[in-house]
Amino acid sequence: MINKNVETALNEQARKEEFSARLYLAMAIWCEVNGYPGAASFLYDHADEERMHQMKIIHYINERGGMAALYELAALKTEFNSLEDIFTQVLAHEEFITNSINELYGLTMAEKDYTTGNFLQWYITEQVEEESTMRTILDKIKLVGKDKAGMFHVDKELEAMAQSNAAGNV
Ligand code: OFO
Repeated sequence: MINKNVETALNEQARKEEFSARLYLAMAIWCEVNGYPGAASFLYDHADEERMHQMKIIHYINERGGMAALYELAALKTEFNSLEDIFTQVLAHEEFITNSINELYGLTMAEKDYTTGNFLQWYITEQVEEESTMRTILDKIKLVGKDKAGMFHVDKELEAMAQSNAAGNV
């Protein structure tokens, strides 16, 4: 039977993953209507990944004899200023999520719930990858600045990343 404190904290993490999915969906929509189809594909894909992160937690809680809960989501901002603004927010959000996963892992150790600690290892590794991917994208966007041709290429690269992700290469 899963430890109650850990169950509540996992449900809270599942809420954050659900929020991430919604946030990236809002960003994808903005990109799609503002001339960045590659960034839109990348972010639509990423929204799906976040939903998968949420689902993994839901199934884990239920399998351990707990019960997954759906908590209310915070209101979402749907206006963005630029692609740089979007990926600055994505990176900040991923750093927030990393911190949250680390706190959660700390709780499992304090509660001696080593099984959940083991389950969270996947998330810890995933966050390293997510932060690094988002940081690389943001660096490229900053590098091209206001250069339209450069931005076109960054968008193409994001499209390629989305396709490679869909093919299971990332
Ligand atoms: Fe779920 O990793 Fe991003 O937020």
